[in-house]
Amino acid sequence: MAFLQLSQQYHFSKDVQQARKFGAPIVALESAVITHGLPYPENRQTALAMEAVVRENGAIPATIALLVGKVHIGLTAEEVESLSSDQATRKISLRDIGLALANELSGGTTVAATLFFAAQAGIRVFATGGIGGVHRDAPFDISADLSQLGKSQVLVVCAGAKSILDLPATREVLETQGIPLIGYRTDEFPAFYSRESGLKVDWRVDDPKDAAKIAQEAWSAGLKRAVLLVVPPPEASALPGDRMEAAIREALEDARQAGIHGADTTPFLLRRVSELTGGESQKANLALLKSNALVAAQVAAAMGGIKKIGPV
Ligand code: PSU
Ligand code: MN
Repeated sequence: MAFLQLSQQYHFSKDVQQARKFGAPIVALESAVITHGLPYPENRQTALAMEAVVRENGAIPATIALLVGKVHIGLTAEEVESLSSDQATRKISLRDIGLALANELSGGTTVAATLFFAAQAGIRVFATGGIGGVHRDAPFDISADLSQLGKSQVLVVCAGAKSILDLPATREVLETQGIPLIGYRTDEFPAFYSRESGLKVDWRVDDPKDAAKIAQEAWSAGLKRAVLLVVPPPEASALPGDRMEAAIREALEDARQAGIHGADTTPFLLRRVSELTGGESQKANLALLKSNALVAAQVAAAMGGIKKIGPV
């Protein structure tokens, strides 16, 4: 690991340490979806299933989280279990990193915080469900995910963003941040539960190698930004957009009445939408997380290891 000096605050799992040493492909996975995105025990099962899919497709999973004031890059099954079942964990976005480390807190890292840590560790591919974005009823509430995408040399595989957000506005902010939207076997920006949103992507690829090439060309030209590879949710469990819309409107009204603000907004809406749509939305959620992990592993394999690139 001579190529990269990270502080003592970082702790690598054995697998990730080995993969870094030998330049094997690594896929970063976030953990706010474990602590604040899904209920127990589905959160634990999903986190482990995503790791398994990454391994089956030739890469090493690095689930990133804060555990008692240390940045963990790669978790053991026991650590996944404790993060999944502990109700007291914090949602860690960028602004929370310093205070969580100083106070030895544990927490699930959002896309923004995971992107930051992945880039520090030289990990170039990251799979998640959906990114945060511009909120519908509060256009000034813009997830730190979007600005951090504008600062991290990481290819992020996701199913777009949930339509609890203002998707056209989210797409505009991504453009401002210089993030290309690449559709994986689709021409449309997916809306997480639904395969369509009415919004176009900037480019389409049908092969993971072509996605890897776009990112590598951008980075070797000197761009220090993310590339977003959007994968539609698997057909078998995807839900029609109009069915989701009714639940989303109700959830937004409930959030307004309950006076939910700031970092609590996204977890509140996710939980409410999932309650209002029953098991079906959850099924779609689990399926797309695994499918994104698979595509990410293929892209990471196509990109090769982390040998040549250090922290941003
Ligand atoms: N969108 C989802 N599921 C999630 C999240 C977003 O469909 O679990 C989580 C991610 O961790 C994302 C975070 O980074 O919520 C965004 O929170 P905020 O809007 O407070 O930035
Ligand atoms: Mn917010």
